[in-house]
Amino acid sequence: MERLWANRKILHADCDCFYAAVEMRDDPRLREVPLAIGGRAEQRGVIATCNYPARAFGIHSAMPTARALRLCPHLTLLPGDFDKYRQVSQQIQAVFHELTALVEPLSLDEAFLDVTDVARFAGSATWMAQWLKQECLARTGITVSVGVAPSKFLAKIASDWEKPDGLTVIPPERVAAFVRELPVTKLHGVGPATAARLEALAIRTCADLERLPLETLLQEFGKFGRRLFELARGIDERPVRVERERKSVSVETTFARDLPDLAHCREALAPLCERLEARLARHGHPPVAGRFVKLRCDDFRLTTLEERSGEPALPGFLHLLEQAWARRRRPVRLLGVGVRLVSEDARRQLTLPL
Ligand code: DCP
Ligand code: MG
Repeated sequence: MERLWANRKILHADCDCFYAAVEMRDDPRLREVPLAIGGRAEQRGVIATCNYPARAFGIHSAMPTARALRLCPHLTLLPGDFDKYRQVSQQIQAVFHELTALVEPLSLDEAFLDVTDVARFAGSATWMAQWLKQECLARTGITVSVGVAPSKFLAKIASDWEKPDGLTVIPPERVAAFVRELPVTKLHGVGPATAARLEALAIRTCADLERLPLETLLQEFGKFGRRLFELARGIDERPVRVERERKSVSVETTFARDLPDLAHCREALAPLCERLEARLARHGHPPVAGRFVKLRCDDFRLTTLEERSGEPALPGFLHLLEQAWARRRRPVRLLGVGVRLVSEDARRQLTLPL
C-alpha cells in the first residue's frame, strides 16, 4: 500500500558549530573564548564557522575574517584541520547508519534520516533522536541538534529551533499550527529576493501566504508559486534520498534577465566562485580532479566546458568561461561553476600502503 507522505518520520541532524566544536573538544581552553575557524585576514580569508562566544560578537560563517577581527579583536583564529573534520564526520555518519540505511548527507555535519520503518525504540522517533544525540556525543564529544517532523523542510527547521544541543519534535497533529506561525523566510528556497517580493505583498508568515490563491502565486512566482502554496500548508513530499557517491560539487544561478555579453558574464562569475568555495568548505575541501563551467543560453541549449586539472579559483574559471562563451556568443540565462571530485576508489588507492 502506498504510504501517506504525512505519516513519515524524518530526522534532521546537524552538529553545533561543527569545526569549532571539534577544536574545543581537542583543547577545552578554547571553550570559553571567542573562537573562529577561517582564512587569515591578510589573505582576504573568510570565517568558516565560530563558537557561540564568538557569535555573541555578531561573527558568522562566510564573514570576511578582517571584519570578524574588527568586531572582536581578541578572537582566536584557527586555520582548520579538514582531515580531522572528515574523520569526525565519518564517525557521526556511522551512528546515523546504525539507525537506518535511509541517510541523506547534506554536508559533513548534517543529514536527513527517514526512520519511518525503524522498529527499534518502539518506533518512537523522539527516542531515536535522543539516542542519536547521546551516541554522537559519547563517541565524538560533539553535540548534535536534531529535528523530528513528517517532512524534510520541517525537520530541518526543527533541528535549528533550539540549537545548540536541541531536540524539537513536530508531530503530524501539530504541523498546521506550527507552520501558520512560521515566517516565510524560513521556507526552503525563499531567499532574500523572494522574501522582498513577498514583503511587498505584505506577506510575512505562512498564515498570510496561505490566504493567497494558487493562481496569484503562479502569476507572481511562476513554478515556484506552486511550491510556496504547498509549503505554506506544510506539504513537502521530497523523499530522503540515499546518496550514491558524490561526483561533483557545483553552484549555478539563473538570472532574472539574460546576460547580454561576455563582460556581464565575467562580472557574474566572482560571486559564483565565492559560493562554490563556501560549498567546498562545507564538504571539508575534498580532493578535486577537475573544474567546469556551464552556460545555458537564451535558446535553452546547455554548453559545458571542463578541464581535467586546475584549482577551483576565479582565474581558471574565467579562462573556461571565455572559451565557452565563444562557442555560442548568445545571451546567457544560466551560469554555473563546479569541480569534479576524486573518486573514493582513486582516493583509497592513493593512500594504499606499498
Ligand atoms: N562551513 C563553511 N563555510 C560556510 C558554512 C559552513 O566552511 N559558509 C563549514 C563550517 C561549519 C560546517 O561547514 O562548521 C557546518 O556548517 P553549518 O552551517 O552546519 O554551521 P555550524 O555547524 O558551524 O553551526 P550551527 O551550529 O549553526 O549548525
Ligand atoms: Mg551545523
